[in-house]
Amino acid sequence: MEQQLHNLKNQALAQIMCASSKEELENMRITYLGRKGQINLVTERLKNVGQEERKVLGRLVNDTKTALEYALRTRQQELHHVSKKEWFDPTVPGIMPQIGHLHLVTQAIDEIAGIFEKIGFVRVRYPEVEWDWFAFEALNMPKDHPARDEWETFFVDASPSPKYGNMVLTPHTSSGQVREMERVKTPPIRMINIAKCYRRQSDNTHAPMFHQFEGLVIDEGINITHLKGTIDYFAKQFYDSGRDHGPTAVSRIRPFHFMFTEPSFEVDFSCVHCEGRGCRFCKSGWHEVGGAGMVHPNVLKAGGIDPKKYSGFAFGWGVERAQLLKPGIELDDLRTLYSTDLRYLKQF
Ligand code: FA5
Repeated sequence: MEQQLHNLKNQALAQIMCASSKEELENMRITYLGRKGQINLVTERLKNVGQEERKVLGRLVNDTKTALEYALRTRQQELHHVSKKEWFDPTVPGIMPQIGHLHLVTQAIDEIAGIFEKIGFVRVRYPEVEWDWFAFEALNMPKDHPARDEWETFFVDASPSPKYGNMVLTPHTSSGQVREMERVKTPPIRMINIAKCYRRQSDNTHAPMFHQFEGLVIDEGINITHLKGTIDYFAKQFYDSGRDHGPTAVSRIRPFHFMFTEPSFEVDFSCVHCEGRGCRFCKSGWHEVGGAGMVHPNVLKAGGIDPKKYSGFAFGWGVERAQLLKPGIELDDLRTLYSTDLRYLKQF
């Protein structure tokens, strides 16, 4: 009888493992474990055997029951899983995952940094949340001076520093000038500071958050020709390199006024779309990209540098404005660069 039970168990397990449907499994459960099933028939016959043998056989019957129940459960789960598996056709063409790329402004920043690093400028970064002192006062703009109005500054609601005044969102990268003088202490200085700036401005050519790149060169004997040479070098590198045809960008400087440079200029680049004839992007044939000038002696003094020994030039230009003048990047509204509608940016 013991042997019979072993054979019954092996046969049942083999059938359960091969069952190919839930119905087949249910039939097997009835056949072996049902009220009138094989296991119960054996249990009935246990009444006719001696007490010792009944003990051994009883244990064997229970083990067999447990093994069959476990096998039925396992096979049921397997069949459930198989029926849920989705049909997969490996010959169907795949869907390409979307591939991102650097933002147009990040591409411009990388290019600008590379252009200036080639001629010995060192890229630096200074705080985005700045003190009034570095943004204005050290730049020869005393408290309450009307020139500050042009920077339409965001003030941070924080307690002012007794030494440096109010906290502001930096309105221009010129705030890095005196910080750089304090860092280097003894010229030569060749800084390129590319950073986010903030102003209360918003129209086709102004965004509340934008980027500027600020150059600062201080050494003995620095004069305007060095400034003009650097502007021309940038124009050639940024607008002409990599193009074997089309108009060449030229630069011009116009007299202007900034409190922190003397003399001061505004810097324009000729429009590469219309070769300076005037079009819907430039109107006049020229685009203003930013300001420049010879560093004011008061600014050198604020940075601890002797204006009798050293002189320098500085410039600060808009990254977005400079980038939008490139051929193929026609854009009527600069704010599109920061819109959540990515259709424009996806082209680059
Ligand atoms: C300045 O910010 C001076 N710090 C530049 C400077 C540096 C002069 C060193 C002399 C020496 P301005 O406010 O003109 O200047 O801004 C310079 C350029 O930043 C602008 O010509 C423009 O290209 C860009 N810019 C200014 N405001 C915005 C804005 N809201 N959105 C986009 N670009 C802007």
